[in-house]
Amino acid sequence: MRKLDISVIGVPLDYGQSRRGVDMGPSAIRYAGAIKRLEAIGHTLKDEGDVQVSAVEHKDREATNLKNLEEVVQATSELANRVAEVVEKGNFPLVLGGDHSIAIGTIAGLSSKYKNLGVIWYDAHVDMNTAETSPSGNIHGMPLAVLMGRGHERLVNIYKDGQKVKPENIVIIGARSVDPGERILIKDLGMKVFTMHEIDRDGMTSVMKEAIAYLQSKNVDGVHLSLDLDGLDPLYTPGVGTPVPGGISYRESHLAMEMLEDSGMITSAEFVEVNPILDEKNKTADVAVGLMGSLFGEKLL
Ligand code: NNH
Ligand code: MN
Ligand code: MN
Ligand code: MN
Repeated sequence: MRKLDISVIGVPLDYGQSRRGVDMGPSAIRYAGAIKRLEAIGHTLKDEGDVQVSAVEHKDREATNLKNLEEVVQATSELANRVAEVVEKGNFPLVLGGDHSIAIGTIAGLSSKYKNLGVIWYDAHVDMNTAETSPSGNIHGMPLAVLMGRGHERLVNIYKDGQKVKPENIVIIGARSVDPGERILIKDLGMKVFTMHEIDRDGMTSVMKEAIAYLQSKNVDGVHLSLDLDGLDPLYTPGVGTPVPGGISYRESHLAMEMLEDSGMITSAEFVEVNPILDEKNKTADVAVGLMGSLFGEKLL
């Protein structure tokens, strides 16, 4: 098993969506014991603290159909710099959300080191809207489009100009809620998506084997895991802003993390959308920390 120097960065951002409380996600995940859990496996942990998020909402937003654009740009820009520093010193970035718009900053920062990054997007949604296609105006529904170079220029040009990930280097797992504009983009770009249909039909073992082999075939120089807790069924992770029934199970998710650990390919990760206000006794943060255990090599025997 790899022994890693893991740098934890919290991003208490809830401006990428419309339900308050997901800004408390990093606290909830730390409270659920993330640091100690990963240290017990044998890794070295450094808690880098939280990225500064504006406490004041600007009022100039509705016209663009991008809610709180200013606040999201500010927080993700700072996050990108922090992630770039972490990878430049050779550490493994573990980012705690916050809503999923933070992926714009995480992956922008990773682009300082990885020139052919692979991304696993574990989510009920595909997060490929633009201001033009978004039904909500929530930026957390847009990060994957932004990272492929599509969307508002202020988001697309965070950290450095333009595309940060190639569409063919992305694998989406767990999708079961796709908006019309997203469906068109997926087809146009020929993206690799394992929906719940494929997981039900072929099983998680086969899906993960295929996902791992697919990314290896792209000769990626690193793989980022972006895990939205709403990818799991809300039975297991009720503390999320946009739960969608019929999701990935607890066991399937642990298996997926264990297979990623066995592959040795993951070079950074983020766990997002934990909302303690909507949760039941910190259940969702507990699940997140358990999944981290599996991802980072916790073994029963
Ligand atoms: N697709 C919807 C939107 O763009 C919902 C996105 N919600 C998420 N994404 N939680 O992961 O508003
Ligand atoms: Mn808030
Ligand atoms: Mn998401
Ligand atoms: Mn989601």
